[in-house]
Amino acid sequence: MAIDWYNEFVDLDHTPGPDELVALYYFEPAEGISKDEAVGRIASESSTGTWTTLFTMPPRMRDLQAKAFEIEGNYVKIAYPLDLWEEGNATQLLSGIAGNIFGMKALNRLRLIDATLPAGYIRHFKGPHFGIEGIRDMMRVNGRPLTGAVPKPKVGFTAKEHAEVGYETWMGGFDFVKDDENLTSQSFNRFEDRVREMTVMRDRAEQETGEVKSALINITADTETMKTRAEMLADYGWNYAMIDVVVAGTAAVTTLRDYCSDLGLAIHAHRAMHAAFDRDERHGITMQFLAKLMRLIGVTQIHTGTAVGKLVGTRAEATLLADMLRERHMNALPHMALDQDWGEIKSAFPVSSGGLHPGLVPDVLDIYGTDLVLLVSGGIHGHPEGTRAGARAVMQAIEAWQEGDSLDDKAKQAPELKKALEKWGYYKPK
Ligand code: RUB
Ligand code: CA
Repeated sequence: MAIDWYNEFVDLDHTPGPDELVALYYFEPAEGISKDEAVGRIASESSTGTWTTLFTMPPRMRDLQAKAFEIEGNYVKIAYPLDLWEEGNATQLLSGIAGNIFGMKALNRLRLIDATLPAGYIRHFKGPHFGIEGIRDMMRVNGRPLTGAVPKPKVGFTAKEHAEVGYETWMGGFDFVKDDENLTSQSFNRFEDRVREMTVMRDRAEQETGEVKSALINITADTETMKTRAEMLADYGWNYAMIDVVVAGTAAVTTLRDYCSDLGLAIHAHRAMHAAFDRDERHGITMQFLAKLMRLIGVTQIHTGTAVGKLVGTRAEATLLADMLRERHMNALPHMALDQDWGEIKSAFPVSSGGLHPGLVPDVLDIYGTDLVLLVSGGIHGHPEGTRAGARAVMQAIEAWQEGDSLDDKAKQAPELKKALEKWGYYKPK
């Protein structure tokens, strides 16, 4: 008598229909497990199966079984009937395609690379409230990347000091002042105090420059507290809220997406902790799948790396992430990405950040182009003449790139850029 029925979850003749959700995995079977057995287990555990044959199995339930339908080396594609997935519940999708399967003894390694979300799934999600165009209108910035900086050191400033650094950042030409991922509402810098102080300084900077100035203020906490904080931001005339989306989780982000949208707030998504599951190339979940989920749920922008800065991430990954967030249609790349049609879902901005300074700006813009949020923090506050000059140097580096000029040439009539290049040159931090 057969003990298990994993083989029923493998069908190499299956061609997925337009209503099936297809996931792409990289897998390494444990010793003694064949590839067919391994992929059958992935399809089974992520859909309807269990480890043993059952006494009761109504025939209609076969229609809910996932099917591993294509094995290429260590890559497998699995098709899931749409009825497996609750409408509008991205959290539940993760419990299936990124759930128990990561802990199966039959696999040494498993990586969820991507999933094609069919139109019938996507239509239950709202996506970003604003989209790239909407943000550009709101910020009145066209033809160049949006720019921002985190006051550094990243935590420790009082609310007033923080806002003063913010003012210098705005006056140097930047659009955003950003909180860092671990600044929320500590004793030395309470959220409410920071919002009040920042509002005063924003109003001053807007008056003095005639430009729109904004901030990505971190509301991360339990969901109810996030709602209260989002309300305060809206009351003080802010147009963004920032959330550490990985630590907060998809459920909280989904709740806040609607809440912020009603308040007219865009969501800036910091991705702190992503590397816990995306860094090992043979295990975990890719950053691009996280980015895809976040666009689906409806963040306006999410960190996607620099390729040249202080944190992990390659140029190829940054390009893929940018396409994933900005394009209406994504074409499959073998073993890296699946087709995706976004339908009515709006675009989102990639955010490049981490170890940047003026000398690296052209490299980043070569990768991303102008539809980007560019965050340079240490690389402005460490400028020999201070934050304002540092921000100017970054804006000059952007201008140089747009004009097709080298930074060295531009520096001849851009003193702040000249000083920045004297300090950092084209240094790539480790
Ligand atoms: C940036 C910084 C951010 C990183 C996170 O500071 O610390 O938290 O953007 O990384 P600095 P990522 O500009 O001084 O390095 O954007 O890759 O998620
Ligand atoms: Ca940081």
